[in-house]
Amino acid sequence: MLKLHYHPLSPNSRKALIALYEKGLDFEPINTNLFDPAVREAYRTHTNPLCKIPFLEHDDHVVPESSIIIEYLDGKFEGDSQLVPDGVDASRQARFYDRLGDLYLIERSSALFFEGMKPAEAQDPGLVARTLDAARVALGLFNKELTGRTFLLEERFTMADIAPAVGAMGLSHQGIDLADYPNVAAWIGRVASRPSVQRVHAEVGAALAAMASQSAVSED
Ligand SMILES: N[C@@H](CCC(=O)N[C@@H](CS)C(=O)NCC(=O)O)C(=O)O
Repeated sequence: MLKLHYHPLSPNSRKALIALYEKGLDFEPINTNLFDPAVREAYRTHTNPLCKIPFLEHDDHVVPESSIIIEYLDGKFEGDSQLVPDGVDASRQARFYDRLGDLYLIERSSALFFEGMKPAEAQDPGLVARTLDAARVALGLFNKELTGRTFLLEERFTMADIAPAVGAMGLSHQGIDLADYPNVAAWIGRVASRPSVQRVHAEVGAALAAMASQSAVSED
């Protein structure tokens, strides 16, 4: 049995969810809100001492790290689609795009998100400007890579697309206009129409609505 510890508002969790949905695998979703101190303590003590999500459990195996989870799922289960292309070069390229997506898009989108959560007087405008600049450089690179391509590799959706798309979609909510990167915008349109991604977005919407209604109750 597969179990995924995750949260829809965690971009790295979204990577794992997209992989599970793309492959059509049954799993037990364990919604883990690490902002709740009691949940955090229980999770750290009983599940993952590093206290990070996503985290996959499969029979006797425990698999941390979103990229490794995607590779694990793809290696263990044939499922409905193959996410890591065959061959040393193609699989290396898929990992390369995954790394670029994690390090240069998702990390920057998360940094902007957490900066935006701070009270206005505690925010660092210099950090925001530097992070936006760096994100724009990375998006420019993806825009070039996507010239004449439907997806990043093999003209089909693979692991190569997952982290970059999660990162680019995150940045589009953090002050970046993807229309400035037409190849990226067109590719995101294709990615966003996939049932796996739509399902994840529905979960994000539900989590945001739940958060909003909780904060409305606590403000009453
Ligand atoms: N490199 C890890 C990053 C995992 C990560 O940082 N997850 C965030 C959520 S997106 C988290 O667990 N944050 C909780 C914390 O740091 O306390 C991966 O790709 O899975």
